Amino acid sequence: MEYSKQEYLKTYEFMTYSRLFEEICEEYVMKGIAGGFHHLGTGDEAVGVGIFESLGPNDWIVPEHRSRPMLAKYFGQHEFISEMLAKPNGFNGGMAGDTHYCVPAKKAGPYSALLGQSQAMGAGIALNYKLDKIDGCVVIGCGDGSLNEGVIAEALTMIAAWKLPVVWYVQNNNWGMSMPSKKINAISSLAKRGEGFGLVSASYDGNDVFLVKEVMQEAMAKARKGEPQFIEFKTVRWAGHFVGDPQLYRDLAEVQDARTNTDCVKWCRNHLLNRKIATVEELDTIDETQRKLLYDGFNAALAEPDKTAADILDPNKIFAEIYVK
Ligand SMILES: Cc1ncc(C[n+]2csc(CCOP(=O)(O)OP(=O)(O)O)c2C)c(N)n1
Ligand SMILES: [Mg+2]
Repeated sequence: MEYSKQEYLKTYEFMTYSRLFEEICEEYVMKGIAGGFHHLGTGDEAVGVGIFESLGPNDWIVPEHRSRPMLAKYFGQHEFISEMLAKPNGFNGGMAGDTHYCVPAKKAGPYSALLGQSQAMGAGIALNYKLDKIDGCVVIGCGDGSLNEGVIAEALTMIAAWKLPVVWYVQNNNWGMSMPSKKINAISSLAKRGEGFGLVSASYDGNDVFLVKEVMQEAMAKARKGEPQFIEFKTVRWAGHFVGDPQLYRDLAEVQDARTNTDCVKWCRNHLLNRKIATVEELDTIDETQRKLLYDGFNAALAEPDKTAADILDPNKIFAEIYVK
């Protein structure tokens, strides 16, 4: 599919933003400037960017848990970073963090750190879409490790049997914490799992953001008509499971190989340069603008006052902050 120059540049901007978001987060945590427990999506950006860019106004997203930059760029940088850093101006008053956010007004979430729960709730939202005849679909993401959760089998069973308007994607980055995917999955392609539930299923390279967009747009058009789809996107997790994980369980040659040969941000940049869609100067300017936007965003959120113990313990305030926003 061909896009206008403006659309290509917008996708590149989203890609570089997503990479820089995680790099700046890691820098601030490692320097002790920011706290928290952060699961970085470096290396996985093309999947999240391609998916978020495909969302229509009526579509709902329950994304895989390494989609933090996409949530920030798409739904509100300040509110998301503040939520991630437990600040009061976050989407959920800083009470939920990036692992439990819920932004119904923007059709995002809910998320739960208990793997599988968010995805099951996504199936519930899709049932509501079907019953209320809403002209949209629900995009539900999980990782290769999460796909083995029992509740996900229940959700997929219902999605297939009731033909719910869902595109289910699996971000297969080869690892579930310290468990290599191939050690726990006896099948070579996780698309076979979708087939087993009776869903139209396919597997794609998750490093080509334009391929992800094309595949998603087609799948979402079918899902909106009541034909649920299941898609595996293959990537490689570069970072540790969380910031600070030294990855002693893993041969880091895999990461080096991915950084050298399948870096999706570099690929997107080269794609635009080789096809003379953009110049080096134009792309460098985008990089610098996004870097400044993000440093300013992190610094602004960090400058906010922390919640007080009284804020945290006041149940009226918790409910007001979480549910009214
Ligand atoms: C029910 C449940 N079991 C275990 C965990 C601990 N845990 C958090 S992330 C994770 C690995 C998830 O792997 P995957 O789904 O492949 O996602 P990735 O982190 O690779 O993006 C595990 C086991 C959890 N959060 N919830
Ligand atoms: Mg994984």
